[in-house]
Amino acid sequence: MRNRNAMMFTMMAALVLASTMTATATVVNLADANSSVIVDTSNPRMVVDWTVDGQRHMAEQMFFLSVNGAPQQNIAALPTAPAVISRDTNGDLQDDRVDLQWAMTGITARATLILRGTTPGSGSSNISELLSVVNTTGSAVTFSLFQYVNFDLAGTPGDDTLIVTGGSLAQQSDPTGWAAQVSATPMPTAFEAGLVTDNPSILDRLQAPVPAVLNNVPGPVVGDGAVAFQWDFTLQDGQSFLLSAEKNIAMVPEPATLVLAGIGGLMMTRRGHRQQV
Ligand SMILES: [Ca+2]
Ligand SMILES: [Ca+2]
Ligand SMILES: [Ca+2]
Repeated sequence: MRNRNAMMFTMMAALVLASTMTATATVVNLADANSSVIVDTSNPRMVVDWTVDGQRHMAEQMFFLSVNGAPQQNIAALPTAPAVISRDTNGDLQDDRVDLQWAMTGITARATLILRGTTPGSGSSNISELLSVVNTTGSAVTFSLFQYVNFDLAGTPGDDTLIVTGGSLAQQSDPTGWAAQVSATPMPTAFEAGLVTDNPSILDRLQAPVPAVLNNVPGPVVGDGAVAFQWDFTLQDGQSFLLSAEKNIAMVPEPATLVLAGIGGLMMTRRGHRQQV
C-alpha cells in the first residue's frame, strides 16, 4: 500500500511538473512584413531573435527588477509564469503584438512589444515597447528597473560599434551598413555600454546576487557590445511607473550616415535633458 501511494505521489508530481513546464514554456513568434521576433518567456534571454530581411540582429534582451534594495531579478526568471497574450493588430493574420504580465506579491509588471516591419528589402524595422510597474503592496516601494539589450548586428557580434549619447540613446552599427538604435523615455537614471567579454560584464553584474549600479560609461565600444539602462523610482501604494522604449533597425549604405543623423537629431532634443555623466 505504501509503495502504491508512493507511486501515485510520483505520478502526481510528474503530472504537476509537466503542466508547470507547459505553462512556463511560452514562445511567441511575431511577424510583420520583412521582420520577425521571437519572445521566449521561459528563457532568461527573453527576446531571443529579431530578424530583418533574413538577417538576425538580436542576441538577447532582458528586464531586471530590484525591489526595496534587494538584488535585481530577471523578470523572465521569476518563479511565477507570466500571462501571455499575442495578437494581430493590423489584419495581416500574423501576430505582431505581445502583452506579458508578471504578478508578484503586491507588484505587477507588464510589458507590451509591438513589431512593425516594412517592405521586404528595405532593411527597416521597429519595435515599440511599453513597460509598467504597479505597486499595490499597501506601502511605498523603491524600485530599480534595468533593461539590457544585446544586439549582434548582421549576426556578427565582433565587428559592431556601440555608443550611448545623451544618456538615453544607444546606437550600434555594423560595417555592412546595418544599424540599430534604442531610445527610452523617461530619462534613465543611469546607463552603461560595454563588451560582453568584460570581466565582470554588465550582464554578470545584473545577474549577481548584489544590487547593480550602472556606471554611465557611454563607449564607444568596438566588438561584441551590449547596453543597459537603469531607472530608479519610488511608488506609493496604488502608483505605477510607465516606461516606453523605441528600437529601430535600419540598413544604410554608409553606417556613419545614421550615426550623424542620430547625433543631429539628438542635438535638437538635448536641451532640457539633464546630463548623466
Ligand atoms: Ca499583424
Ligand atoms: Ca556585426
Ligand atoms: Ca552584441
